Amino acid sequence: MDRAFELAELGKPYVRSNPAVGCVIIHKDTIIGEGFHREFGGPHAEINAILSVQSGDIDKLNEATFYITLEPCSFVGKTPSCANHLIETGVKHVVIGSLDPNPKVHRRGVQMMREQGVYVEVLNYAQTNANLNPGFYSAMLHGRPYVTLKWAQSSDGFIGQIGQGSVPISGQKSRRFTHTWRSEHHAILVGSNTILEDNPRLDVRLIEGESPQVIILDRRGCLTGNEMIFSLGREVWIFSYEKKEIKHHRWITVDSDKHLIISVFEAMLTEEMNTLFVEGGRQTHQAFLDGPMWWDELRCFTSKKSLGEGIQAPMLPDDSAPYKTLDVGDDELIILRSKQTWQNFISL
Ligand code: AOF
Ligand code: ZN
Repeated sequence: MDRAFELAELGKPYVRSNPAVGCVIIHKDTIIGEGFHREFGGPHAEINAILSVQSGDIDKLNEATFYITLEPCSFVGKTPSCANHLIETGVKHVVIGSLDPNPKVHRRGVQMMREQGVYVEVLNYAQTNANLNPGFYSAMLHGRPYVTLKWAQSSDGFIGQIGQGSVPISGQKSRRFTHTWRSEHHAILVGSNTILEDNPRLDVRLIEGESPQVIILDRRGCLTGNEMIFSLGREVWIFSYEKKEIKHHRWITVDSDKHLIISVFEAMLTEEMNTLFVEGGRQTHQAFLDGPMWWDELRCFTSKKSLGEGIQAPMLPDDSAPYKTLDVGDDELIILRSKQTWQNFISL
């Protein structure tokens, strides 16, 4: 199963809203096939694994054991049902990492195979699967993207100085971390104050990787289109209560009775995006923290520098539990996770 998860990882950057899934086929202690879900809309892990089996080994498939990181799908989506395909191939023994949180599949994949006499074992890899596919779990179980808030604070708890735009708080190593995280998310979101004060690029440049979709919350329509973010050749989405247009960018005017964040969630899921990285500023972070379960993870750098005064970092919510702590050069990185979110993810 560890090998199957290693394979799943390889597909991670390309599967968009689908889960990354891996599959290993073993016959008498020998691996005869391996595969993973390589791209959104493409064949699933099990199918790729079967395709990798050499012609001389095909007749061994009905005596082989399939190790699959996630429950095989039970419905015809963009691709045919894997559970069906395994049954038709004559597979007799399947070991799966954990059940699929997709309500269309959950337990049905297992049931379909058991009804046809396949011996199915379900292991306890829900945590591993959720760590690998937080966006997929969040979309399936909470109906919204997985939301990670990130900020850097001084040793005395300030994230910036009032009216001074961007002040460097965290060190170079922390910035590289941030760029890696940006590349691992489908979208990055900031408030319009951050655009007006810091004039950021919000791209990935310190490491190799793809830049996420930029989303800006601009309640009152303060952006002009002359800010740097609009000149980088990437389409920006702006969510506002005001009507406006910025050429070559997507201006989304939201009804006054709807929260901008809800509209962001809806637009992202429609575009098959399910991971959102929120880089601030203060009001924007607070809006997510104040919402009804609108955040899942906090990543907070604390530097050794003190600022003495300024804009205070958000209070850590009661629901947060420490997940990881790391020394990153001169800064300390603390990652916290919402207890509620992760309880929901792993108690399937
Ligand atoms: C599997 N193996 O490798 C993956 C699965 O639209 P489709 O046909 O690509 O189906 C997507 C759904 O299939 C997705 O929501 C999830 O429930 C499951 N993903 N299942 O058997 C795979 N990636
Ligand atoms: Zn499938």
